[in-house]
Amino acid sequence: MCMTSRPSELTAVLPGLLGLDHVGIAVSDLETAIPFYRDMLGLQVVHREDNLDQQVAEVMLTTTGTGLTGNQLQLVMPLAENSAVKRFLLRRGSGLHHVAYAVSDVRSASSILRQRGLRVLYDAPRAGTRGSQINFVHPKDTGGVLLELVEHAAADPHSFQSNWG
Ligand code: V0V
Ligand code: CO
Repeated sequence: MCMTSRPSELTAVLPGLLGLDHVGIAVSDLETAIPFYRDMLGLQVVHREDNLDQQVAEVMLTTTGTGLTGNQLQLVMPLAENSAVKRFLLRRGSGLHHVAYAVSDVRSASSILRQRGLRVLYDAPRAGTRGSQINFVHPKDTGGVLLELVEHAAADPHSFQSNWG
């Protein structure tokens, strides 16, 4: 595999791909997980939100306190017994749950990946953190890691600046 592609070449393959956005970790208890990242690494909580559509309580941490996208860890804790994250924890225990990529247009990125034969989970994007719009690609089509696409809200003060260029 060529590891030296420039961002312009990457975006030509998936137009509007801006960079890595966050890594999602499934945890059974946020109040136990947060102190680990805070006290061992010095990460700071920059955002907290309950997402009732996704049935998760979610916390974003970064190294800087600025909440710059691309430098974020997202902890997700299930809010319901029948939620996707609860199933994940029961099956696999806490650990890496998803890797999120920022895109400029989640509808377009989803439709391109669907045309390439990947199982994009939602027909239309759903509500993500801080007013973003999100969609996912099934982990069985990506080599085992659930892939999230995220389009930030235009008004988001952390609105995305490419970290690949
Ligand atoms: C399930 N599998 C995974 C996985 N979840 N593998 C890697 N990473 C994951 N996260 C494996 C599981 O171990 C089984 O493999 C197989 O997939 C089962 O597939 P399935 O029957 O479709 O499994 P379900 O019912 O557990 O559903 C999996 C999917 C579900 C991916 C469809 O988790 C889903 O809808 N996820 C999208 C929503 C989501 O995850 N939301 C939480 C983040 P074996 O054991 O059979 O080999 S919310 C978020 O990130 C937000 C709000 C944000 O960033 O703004
Ligand atoms: Co996420």
